[in-house]
Amino acid sequence: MGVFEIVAVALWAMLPAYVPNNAAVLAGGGRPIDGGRTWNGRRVLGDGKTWRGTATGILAGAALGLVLNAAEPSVSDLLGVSLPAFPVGVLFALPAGAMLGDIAASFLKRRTGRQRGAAFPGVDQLDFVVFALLFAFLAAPDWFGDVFTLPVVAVVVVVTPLLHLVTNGIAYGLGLKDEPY
Ligand code: CTP
Ligand code: K
Ligand code: MG
Repeated sequence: MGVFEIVAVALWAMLPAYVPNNAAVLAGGGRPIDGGRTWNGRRVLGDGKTWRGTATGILAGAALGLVLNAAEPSVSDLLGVSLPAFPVGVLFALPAGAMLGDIAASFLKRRTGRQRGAAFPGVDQLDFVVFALLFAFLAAPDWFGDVFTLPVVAVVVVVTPLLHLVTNGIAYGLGLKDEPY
């Protein structure tokens, strides 16, 4: 694989894991997952992790995966690379992993005394990547070696934090998000 193909595959394969966080921002609100419960005097997760945001995020990621599957032959043709189609398991594993990673990060933030919305550099940018990759691995081990090769995973780990900062900066600029991270 050439560099262009590695980057194209990395971004394409991670798209169903990228949208859930943004969809959750748009859909958020309603009942928090932790139901307001605390642990050692601090919220378990906080008001920023809701059922509606989580469900919408997962569905948005899976729906995007379906659209990408339909578009795959044309986009592969257009770019002159061989992009993967998403098996059903991966279609759900990527967004579910992304949402769970974000939830796990909030759990960690609360345990370390960080209020809702506080920054946790590094964790904020990579939590969802790590869990999305882990879930994808559990759903389809074959994908590692076929799609998520070492160079592709390396590109994902380097490029995702940059993308995350840019998209969240835009969402903040548009007034959709309270903080630019
Ligand atoms: N959101 C949600 N459910 C999720 C994730 C996000 O409803 N599982 C919505 C919430 O409205 C949240 C917003 O998206 O406030 C932004 O998400 P995020 O930055 O992850 O949450 P924070 O409010 O910053 O809270 P935390 O400090 O726990 O990350
Ligand atoms: K977050
Ligand atoms: Mg936040």
